[in-house]
Amino acid sequence: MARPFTVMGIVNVTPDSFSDGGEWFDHDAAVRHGIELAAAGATILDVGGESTRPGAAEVDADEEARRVVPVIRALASALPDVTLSVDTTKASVAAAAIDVGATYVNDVSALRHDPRMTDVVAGAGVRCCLMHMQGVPRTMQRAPSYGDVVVDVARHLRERVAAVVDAGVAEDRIDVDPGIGFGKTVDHNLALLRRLDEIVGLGRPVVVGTSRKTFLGRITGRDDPRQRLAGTVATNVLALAAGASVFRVHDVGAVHDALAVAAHVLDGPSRGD
Ligand code: PMM
Repeated sequence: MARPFTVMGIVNVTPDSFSDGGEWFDHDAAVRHGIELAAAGATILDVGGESTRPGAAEVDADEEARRVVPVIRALASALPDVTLSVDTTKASVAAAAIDVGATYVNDVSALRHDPRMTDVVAGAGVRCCLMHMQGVPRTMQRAPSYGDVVVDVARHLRERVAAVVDAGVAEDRIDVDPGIGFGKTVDHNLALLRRLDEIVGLGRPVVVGTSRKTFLGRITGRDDPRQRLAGTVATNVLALAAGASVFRVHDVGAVHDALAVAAHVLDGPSRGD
């Protein structure tokens, strides 16, 4: 049987995200986009109201909630079978999103940014993603530095899982993410993808987010993020082979189909019978 995988479609309700900023800022457009991504194969939709691109400024919690809550409410009613995720580091935004149907909290700070976030996740019993990030988005790309990036990221994620479990979140509701592009050079990102099995070895489902990111542009010479689909597909297929299970992408249809074919090749009978 082909290995299972989950495509998480990105619905950014922001005026300034690095690759699709402004495109879906209008609520109705964001909801329509989410419905299209679900039709293309996404079974999680990740709705974000604050850009985390390098250099981005923080958004006020009320403004962030105003952006994401109506979109999540509308998607929950239109797509009852789809898991709705809120991409936020703020407890009040997560709580408001959960109130209208979100059942997944994707926190790029691994629940460290807001001291109340763990209580919100534990109290609601929702699933969460703990992502590794060195520094904060405004300054994280200035001088990323590690001993061994893969060892350091794995250690951080292991510690965060333990801390979040201690604070009352069920371990089987926790996913982990190496945080491609978050306080990392091109070589750091490549090492994490090359040795992703060490992150998979933590024993929690691994989320990867390479979609349209800058390191793909550096390698291919594609400055326009929309031209980075082939690089996105390559990295997601390799991550599937290494054992990752959730793939956070903009181009859902293409990545879904690439993963479906790769999953059949990876897990079919060796002799074809
Ligand atoms: N990347 C971005 C935002 N949120 N969440 C997780 N779990 N993993 C990621 O790699 C990740 C994320 C930045 O990309 P965007 O601006 O296109 O949303």
